[in-house]
Formats: sequence, C-alpha cells, structure tokens
Amino acid sequence: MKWEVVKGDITTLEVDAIVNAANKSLLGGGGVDGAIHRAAGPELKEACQKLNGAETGEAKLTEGFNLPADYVIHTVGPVYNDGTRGEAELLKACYENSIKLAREHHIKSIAFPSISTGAYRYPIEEAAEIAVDTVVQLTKDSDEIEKVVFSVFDDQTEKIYKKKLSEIES
Ligand code: AR6
Repeated sequence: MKWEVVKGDITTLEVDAIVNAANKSLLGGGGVDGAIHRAAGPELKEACQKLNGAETGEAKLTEGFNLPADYVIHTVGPVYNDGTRGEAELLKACYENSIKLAREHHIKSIAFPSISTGAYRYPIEEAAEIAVDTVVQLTKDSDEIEKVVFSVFDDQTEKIYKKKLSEIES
C-alpha cells in the first residue's frame, strides 16, 4: 500500500525522509520538532543554522544525521487563528513543497507528522483532510515516491487520518 497511517514516534521510522513540523527559525522547538532534533543529534541544529530560517509554507532539506532516515524536510506550518488568514492554503503548501523537495532528491519513501495540529492548534479534522487530499493527489500517479507514511502520535489523530484515507481510497 502506498499510503499508510502509522502510530508512534516519527524519529524511529525507516524511510528515506521524515518531515519536521518546524517553526520559522528552523532551529528546533517542542513537539515533533524537539523529538527530531534530540534523535538526530546536535549536527542537525548546525545544519539548520545554515538554512536561514523559512517562511510559513516553505520546506528546506537537511541530512538526517543519527536518524534512521537519510533526510529531514523541515517545513513551517501555519499557526491557526480563525481560518480566514490563509491557513488552509499555507498548510497545503507545506505538503506540496515537501513533496516537491522529496522528488528533487529522488526520495522514495517519506513520513509526515500531522503538521500544525499540536502547538499551532489547527483543527484536526480540517488539517487531516488537507494532508490526505494533497498528498494522495500529488503521489497517486508517481512511480518515484513509492510510500508515504502519515505518522500520528495519538489515538484521535490516528482515527481521523484512517477515516480520511479510507474515504479517498474507496
Ligand atoms: N512523532 C510523531 N508525531 C509527533 C511526535 C513524534 N515524536 N511528537 C509530537 N507529535 P507539534 P505544530 C505530533 O506541536 O502544531 C514546535 O515547538 C503531535 O501530537 O509538534 O506544527 C515547533 O518548533 C501533533 O499531532 O507541531 C513549532 O514552534 C503533531 O505532531 C511548533 O511546535 C504536531 O504537533 C509547531 O507546531
């Protein structure tokens, strides 16, 4: 199966690239960002210092250092306000730009966390729909990207992603 929902810690996944839900500094933080920096080791922060941050919706790539993944794609999700400040377009851009970068680096397997749905408070139903729709649309006809993992950390997020994916596949 090309798209999978996997519950657990994204830093343990054996894929070519994992995506980080970063902030504009790209220098680390809490949540999945903190976990990725801890698992990758201090060289990740050194590599990130050379990237000069990123705007919301952008994506930038580093090596994975001590992670099983070869690469980390750092993207900056939108902080959810009231839904009228371009949040949906910006969240979609995170997935689009991450996949574009993955293609440029001939990445065959990639894992995404649920971007913006933690500290950045994006409502999970809407965020999961954007994530699944965008990723499936962009990878369904591609033979280069062979596997996409939606890495989820809690039961509710797992349930919602699985529902969205089954709706789209049926
Ligand atoms: N593996 C997979 N998913 C995880 C992990 C993990 N190890 N840890 C948390 N999650 P968040 P955001 C889930 O807050 O909302 C950081 O401080 C988590 O349960 O990590 O985009 C950054 O530096 C949730 O479902 O990211 C930014 O400042 C999802 O990952 C800010 O938080 C995203 O939650 C970004 O906020």
